[in-house]
Amino acid sequence: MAANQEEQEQEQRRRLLAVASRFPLPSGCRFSYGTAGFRADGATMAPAVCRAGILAALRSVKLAGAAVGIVITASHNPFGDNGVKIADPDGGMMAQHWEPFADALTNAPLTPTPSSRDEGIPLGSQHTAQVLLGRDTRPTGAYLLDAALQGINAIVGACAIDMGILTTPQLHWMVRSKNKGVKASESDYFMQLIGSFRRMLELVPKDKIGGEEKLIVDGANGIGGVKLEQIKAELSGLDINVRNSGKEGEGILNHMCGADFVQKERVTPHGFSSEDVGVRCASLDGDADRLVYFRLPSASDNRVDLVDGDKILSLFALFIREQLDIVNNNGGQANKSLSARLGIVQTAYANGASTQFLKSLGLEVAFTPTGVKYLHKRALDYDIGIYFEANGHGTVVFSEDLISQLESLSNELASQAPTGSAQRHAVMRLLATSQLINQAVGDALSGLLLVEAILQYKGWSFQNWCELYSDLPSRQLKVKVKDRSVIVTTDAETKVSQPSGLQELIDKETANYTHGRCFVRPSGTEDVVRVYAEASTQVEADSLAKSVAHHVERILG
Ligand code: 16G
Ligand code: MG
Repeated sequence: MAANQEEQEQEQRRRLLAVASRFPLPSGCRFSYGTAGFRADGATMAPAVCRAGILAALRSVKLAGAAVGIVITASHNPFGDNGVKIADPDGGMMAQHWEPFADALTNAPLTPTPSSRDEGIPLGSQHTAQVLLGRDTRPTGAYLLDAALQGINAIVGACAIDMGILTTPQLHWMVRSKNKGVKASESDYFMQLIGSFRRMLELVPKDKIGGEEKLIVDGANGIGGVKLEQIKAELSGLDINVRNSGKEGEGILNHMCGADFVQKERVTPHGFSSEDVGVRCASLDGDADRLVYFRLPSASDNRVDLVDGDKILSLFALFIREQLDIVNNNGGQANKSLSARLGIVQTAYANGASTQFLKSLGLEVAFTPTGVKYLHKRALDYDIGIYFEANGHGTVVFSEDLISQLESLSNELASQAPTGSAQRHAVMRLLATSQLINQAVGDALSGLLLVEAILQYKGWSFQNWCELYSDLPSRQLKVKVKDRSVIVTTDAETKVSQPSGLQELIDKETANYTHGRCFVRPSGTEDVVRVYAEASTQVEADSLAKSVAHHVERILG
């Protein structure tokens, strides 16, 4: 071994031992990477976040120095919690096959070096690594950022770049942009969002152009409201009023507000009143990667009409399908057409009425387990993949090949009809959509702007959107059990394979209800088993969920 390589290896060992002694693991505590990273009480997270810093730097080393991201957030969870997750160079979630390594490294008592060898990471030789960091507005954010920086700096050759206080999707977008060699700062992100939104509005048919659309946004007292305040003046065509904006005195992060609260409770968030009846409203979660819409139908109670992720997905699917049809039918003229495979990805939580609606449009609908990492990956199988969870996580991904087809078609059509044909406008709308909607991960801000642009394009009110289909009544319950890992699911979590006999009981109960559907799954974020039931009336959905929950309790106790 060359002398300087040996020296570097020694330096590497020294740094890892030093950082491990500064961040000892609390005894009896085990971190698990879970559905979307490590999460716990923020005050206890420094050892895990430091190790996530080491992990991110090693991931970058493994991927030949490509930029990797770290986001410090606990999303929609309470203000005192915090969490950390890693973004891969394409801006997506860290590859799943690294999760066992993440767990092993994070729970390693002294030094993580032995397992890095197993992963074939060339530590100690010449290598580089870069990690971009972002955090949300939580009070433990700054202290956990420091822990992450110390972890990254413990890897020889690693460079950490603090991108500041950001929404989760902004950081994912920056990582992706950096690795694509395009501009990756926050102002570049805003310019892309504002510019593509403007292009979408310029492509609204003249007879549909109305006045400024009024929209109230619940920012969950998180980072999404802060960012929206920064750009709203530049979003002409929209009159945005941000509530729960995160300003001093407005309320507590995610407390009685935000997308998770509105979607689960179906009541008005804090900060809204009877004066808002009838106005279109949107709600973000604490790190702005979830989006739902709602409206207060009356001043007499606080129930809301909810438009969840399924209906956002349906609006996007309808619009994209329509643009593809315009491009390909082109009023009967023989012209160059586009071969684009459009696919929809949902989870078992998608309301059955939404799936039915999408299938009635002739669309292909695929299902994956819960969690963005599964949906996003599946959506990449299509030229245009649209995915959403009912809770409001989702986006639209375009293949590189389709983007270049669209670009050349746009140029070709421009030379034929310089003023722009219906076909060219549709191509331009698809291109603007691919710019507006975050390609790395679901993004409430870009999703919101796409919704607004589509509603203006169609000349639709909130009511028109609601009426796309009627949700089937559903019920979700949680069951506390001794060990939730006893439940093993299959077929995208729609069936239980273990313990044996449970699925038969679920089937038997479900058969008693018209349009009955029910599944159970262990939560990836809480120590509970979740039960979901759907039926043609609320009473039936409640009763189906309850009887299945009883079976789970009895069997798993
Ligand atoms: C995480 C996931 C979310 C999923 C939820 C399920 C990401 C970024 N977040 O919040 O997609 O819906 O977990 O929670 O993937 P559960 O397993 O506790 O039901
Ligand atoms: Mg979130």
